[in-house]
Parts: sequence; structure tokens; C-alpha cells
Amino acid sequence: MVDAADALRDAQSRFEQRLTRDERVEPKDWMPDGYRRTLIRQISQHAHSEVIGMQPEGSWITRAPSLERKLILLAKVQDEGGHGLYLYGAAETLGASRDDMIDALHEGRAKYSSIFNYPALTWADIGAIGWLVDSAAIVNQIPLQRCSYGPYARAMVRICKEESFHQRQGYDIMLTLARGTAAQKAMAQDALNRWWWPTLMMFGPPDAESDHNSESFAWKIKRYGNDELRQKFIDQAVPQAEVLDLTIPDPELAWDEASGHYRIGPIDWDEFRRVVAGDGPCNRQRLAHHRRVREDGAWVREAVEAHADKTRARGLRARVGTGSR
Ligand code: BYC
Repeated sequence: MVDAADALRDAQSRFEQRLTRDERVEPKDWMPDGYRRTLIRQISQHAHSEVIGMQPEGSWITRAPSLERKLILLAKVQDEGGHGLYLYGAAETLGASRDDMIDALHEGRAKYSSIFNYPALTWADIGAIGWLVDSAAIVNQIPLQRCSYGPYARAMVRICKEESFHQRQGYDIMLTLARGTAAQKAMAQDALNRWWWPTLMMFGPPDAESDHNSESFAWKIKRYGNDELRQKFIDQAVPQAEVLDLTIPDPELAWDEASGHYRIGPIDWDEFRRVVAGDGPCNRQRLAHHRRVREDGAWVREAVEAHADKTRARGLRARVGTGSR
């Protein structure tokens, strides 16, 4: 008879073989507790980022400069709500409850991306968010399509497709403004000035200071380090800024022939730590809004649950009725 310790060893070895063969781990497969915890942490924080990320752009839906721009922005913000839902769903397959995840966000136990604590002050910010923030999201998320956890990897495939459209809408706004009047071009430049450095911080702390890199690499959740992805983004964004004829706000930015990469000046990691700790320009406003909307929507969730209970009870009565005939 196989005792519990043997069964556990077998399960562990099957898990490791799966990772070695680059196969997906699925919800019902055995997995180490740490793997499950890391995934719940990352996926739920990713979901929170998508949903909180709706706020800076959502505030511009009624102020978009044309009907076409309004429709496009509306579709983008709705996509982000959808991304949040796929991701909460993926975290639920690991046994996390939606209410617990939201409570963790409200109580400051779960983070969301630092980038969404900056305000969208002008229409050009909507361009800069789409161009820079969504480009950064794509660079970070493409490798997550190969993440070892099946439901997360599959959610990423769909999300990445939608992110490409988001990026293009942002770049198109920037292009229109940069080729517009002097005042429009100045507005685009000002947005780039304010969003450039916070976008670089989205990739997380330098690898040397990353808490989770080593475990996440071993578990094939992360495929690249924070610095490598940040560099990839910079190398893509600099020529795009040249096409726009806008200046990246970094006097030390320079092409390094030897490495084949752009080199940048120092990132203000104190600012990053401050924003992540809750003291960015909009942290309080973002969380207060999320709490308010959650409270306002409580009656909808209660009605949906009451309806589901009623439907279940009716189904049960019908089955009992059929059985007694
Ligand atoms: N902001 O060990 P590390 C979007 C935290 S949605 C805040 O490197 P990890 C979009 C990190 O959580 C974009 N916190 O961590 C939506 C950890 O703290 P905890 C969101 C950050 O997880 C709407 C600590 O710092 N994308 O694009 O290995 C509209 C140490 O870091 C940040 C994702 O969530 C940050 N920027 O790597 C438009 C992608 N960076 O958790 C666009 C999925 C780090 O121990 N997530 N921290 O308390 C990831 O790929 C990884 O979680 C990260 C960080 C690369 C972000």
C-alpha cells in the first residue's frame, strides 16, 4: 500500500516533470502551496490592476474629443473590465474567493500596479496611457502566455490580443496630437514627460531587489526578469517617440552600440516605493472610488445570488417531481 508520504512524493515529482516538459499545470493537479500562493498573489494583483486601471481612462469617456474617440475609449475600458473578470476567474480556479481578493485590495494587503496612481490630466494622457502603459503591459504579458499555470496562460492569450488594439489606439492619439497644432504637440509632449518614468516602474523593482524572481523562474511563472523586460520596452519605445518627433524626458538616454540597447538615466525608486506603499498622487482616490462602487453594486450581487438560489431550488423541485412520478 502506498503511504501518504509516497503519494506526496509522487505528486511532487509529477508536478516537477510537468514543469520540465513545459506542460501546463491545471486546477485539479497537485501543486505546492507556495506555487498556489504566488499565483493567487500575482493573478489577483493583476486583476486589481485591470479594474483600478479603468478609472484614469474612464474619467475621459464623457470628455473624448469626438464620437469615434469616445466609442473606441469606451470599448477599451470595457475590455479592461473583462480582463479583470478573466483574471479573477483564473485566481478562483486556485481556490481564492472573489470577496477575499477584493477585501485584500481594500485593506491594502493586495497591491495593484503603481501606474494607476497617477492622474490622467489631459486628453493626451489617454494617448500616453495607450501607447506607453499598454505597450509595457504587452511586453510584460506576452511571456505570461507561456506561464506554467494553464488558466492564467490562456487568459493572457486573449488579453494580449486586446492589448494590441489598446496600444494602437493610444499611439494613434499621440500621432494625431504630435502632427496637430503647436498646442496639441505640446500637450502630447507634456503627457510623455509625466508618464515615461512611471511606465518604467511598472516592470517592478530591479532584479537584485525582486522578492519573487527566483521562485517564479523556477516555477516557470515568470520567464524574464523585471530589468530585461524593462529594457525590451525602452528599446521599442525610443524609435516610436522619434516617429512622433517627441522627446523622451531623460537627458542621459543614449544608444549603446556595444550592447545594442538604449541606456537610460537613474529611475527614482524612492518614488516607486512611496507610490506602492499608498502615497502616490491618486492612491486614496482610486481605492475610495472602488469601495464606493462596490457598495453601490451590492444590491446587484444580492439579486443575482437570490435569483441563482431560486433557480437551483426550482431545478431541485423539478428533479424530485420527476423522480416521484
Ligand atoms: N506596482 O518580486 P517582485 C495593465 C510589487 S495591468 C505595484 O518583482 P513579482 C493595464 C510586487 O507585487 C498591469 N507593485 O514581484 C490595465 C511585490 O510585492 P508583493 C498589471 C509592484 O510579482 C488597464 C514586490 O513589488 N500587470 O497593464 O515577481 C489599463 C516585489 O516585486 C510593482 C500585471 O500585473 C508595480 N509596478 O513581479 C491599461 C502583470 N512591481 O506582491 C493597462 C502580472 C512590483 O510581494 N504581474 N510590485 O506584495 C507581473 O508580471 C509581476 O507581478 C510583476 C512584479 C512584474 C509586476
